[in-house]
Amino acid sequence: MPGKKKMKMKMKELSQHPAVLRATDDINPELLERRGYSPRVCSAFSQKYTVLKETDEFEFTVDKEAQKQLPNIIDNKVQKIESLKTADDAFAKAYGKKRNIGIVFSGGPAPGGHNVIAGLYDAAKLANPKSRVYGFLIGPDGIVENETLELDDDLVDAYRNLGGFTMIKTGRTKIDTREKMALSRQTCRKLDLDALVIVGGDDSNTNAAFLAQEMFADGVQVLGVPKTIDGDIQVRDDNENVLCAMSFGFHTAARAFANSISNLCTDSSSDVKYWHICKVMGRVASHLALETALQTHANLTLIGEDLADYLDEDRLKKAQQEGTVDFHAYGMTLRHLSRVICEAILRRAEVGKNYGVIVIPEGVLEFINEIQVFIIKLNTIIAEYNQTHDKEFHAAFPLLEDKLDHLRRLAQRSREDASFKLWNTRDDDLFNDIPAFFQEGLLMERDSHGNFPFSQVETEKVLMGLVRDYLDLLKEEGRYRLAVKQAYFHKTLAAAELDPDAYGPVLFENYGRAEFLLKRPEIISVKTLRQSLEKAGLLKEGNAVPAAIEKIYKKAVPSFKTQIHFYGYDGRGNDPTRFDCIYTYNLGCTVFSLIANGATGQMAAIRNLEKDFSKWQPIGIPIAPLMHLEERKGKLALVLEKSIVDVNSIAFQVVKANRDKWLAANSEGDHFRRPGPIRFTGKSEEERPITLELNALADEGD
Ligand code: FBP
Repeated sequence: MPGKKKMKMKMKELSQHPAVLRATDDINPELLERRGYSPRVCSAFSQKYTVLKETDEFEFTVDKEAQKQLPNIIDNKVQKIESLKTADDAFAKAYGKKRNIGIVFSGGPAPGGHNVIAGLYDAAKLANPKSRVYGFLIGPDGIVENETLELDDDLVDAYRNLGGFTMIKTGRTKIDTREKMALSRQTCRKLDLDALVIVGGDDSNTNAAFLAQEMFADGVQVLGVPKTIDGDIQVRDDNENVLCAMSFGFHTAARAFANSISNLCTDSSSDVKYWHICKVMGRVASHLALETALQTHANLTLIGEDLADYLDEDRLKKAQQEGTVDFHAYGMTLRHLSRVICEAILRRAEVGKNYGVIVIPEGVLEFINEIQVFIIKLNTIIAEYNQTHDKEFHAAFPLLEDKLDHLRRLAQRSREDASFKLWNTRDDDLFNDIPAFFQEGLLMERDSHGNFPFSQVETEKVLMGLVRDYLDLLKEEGRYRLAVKQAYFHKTLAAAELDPDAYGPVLFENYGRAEFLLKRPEIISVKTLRQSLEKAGLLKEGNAVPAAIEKIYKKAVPSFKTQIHFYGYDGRGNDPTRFDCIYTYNLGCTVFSLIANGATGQMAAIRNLEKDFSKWQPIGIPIAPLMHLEERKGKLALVLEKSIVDVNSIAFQVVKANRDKWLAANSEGDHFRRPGPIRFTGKSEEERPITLELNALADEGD
């Protein structure tokens, strides 16, 4: 064996060997290829200058509160960016003036962030090499505390086309107090900033709008760049015109999840013994799960928005007949959802498939009414406690027992004070019925934006616990059965010199009528098997059940084995797909163009992402008119609306139409699709998300 050979070289000599140097170097060919790649730029950036063309083509219903709180930017319009070859002196001077620009990442990492920086940096330096670009470190805290890093060529070049937000890091702090706002203004003044760019999700772009308002008088432009792997920043106007079809990072994360899940499809259909339960990120919306379904054709993919849309027709009919309203008929309960999963497992078992892959969106509980009610009530309880006490809720009640005691006291209060309705005895009883780990999950600390930390709740454990309980019950009732192929039954009995036509009807309810034989429900143990055989005169009392028959019986009783996976942080840290590389570099160029043309309170975006690159149109979207009031930390706050999956969209309808096919509860093979790994070069599937391509078909025939 080569490994057993004695080493002839000394360690010092070995460590200088080219093969060892290559193996221990941090730089590999893939990295060099990525760093050296220059993303194409939109035709709007093909000339020396760009100009903004304001348009009234798009309409927005403006919230009164937004009008009141954001007067300086509420009248902003959509701006189209166009190229300009030559400009008069005044324009050229203003465009190319020396600028100081700050950029910050906010929220979870999303592949492509470094290219936003690269696009902005390149455009800024091209317009004026003396301009300076500062990165604020570790998220918005960097602005509040004036922690910066001035970017230079070497630093930017080192991160081109690479994933993560490693260069300047990120954080989830919200600049939401007068003090933090004042400190941020101070930082901008100290750095003599002309513009501040906030790369973030819905909450961070909300923050960008407030900062734009706050710094308007100081002349500091504040621009947002929509990012989040969750894909829930999609902007449409009142007439459903799409302005931003998808935030950056979504494609890469979905492709990364899809590649891993597709590998599980391959593994599970090879050793045919596991159900793989894959939770995929997406705090609220199920966009990532939907794209994963399209990429992999996993056997069952839950889409939260679809579950919320569910109507229990039987309950509705009954209530109608009784002239009452049954609120439980709208949306799905956790128990009902577990039944949906069980049905899929059962249907596959009945054709001999005791394996498969299930995709569960991280935010699925958000769409289960009973859980959502708990989340909202607990959000309010935590927020109200924190408002009146110096100590934070979680510091005051460190243990689950302490928190439950607090809830018990609130329930007691509701009994003594009829006006207190936040937490009553019924809430308390229901809450005490759920497993402790889930109670703990629901009581977990919210982030600075008041978001519920879905990624830390073991949703899949809660659901699969219910599934397992129900499958056990069905097994007891003899209704969870694994089909045995007729040919296999015949072969096994023939080998044991037993007559299949004698035993078949006793063992199976559909013997002679189907290819997949289903055990009779009353046979649920070797004991009941023996009784059935004795009753049919095939076994004398006291004799052992023939080994071949026992073997067949055991084959017909499925054991439910699961493997649980969570896909989130891995996809978030993936190096970007070509789509995300190009998209984000152009977003960087877009944001510079907005800055150079004096915009503020706008969000950089690219229209027509779903179309051919030649049709991509860089634009500025006004943030303030997109804002509306929403419950946050138990209070109404002005925020940017999250886009959830539209159950009428083509992408969802295609998934729905293929559900049965992908479940493959029939004698055919599975229909798994192999998207393959993310490849930076070569011919691969990196053009754009499938969701976008499908949804774009809605415009066909217009
Ligand atoms: P952003 O909305 O900030 O982009 O983050 C999205 C996300 O990746 C969610 O999918 C996930 O629920 C959450 O971040 C996890 O947050 P954390 O980084 O705090 O664990």
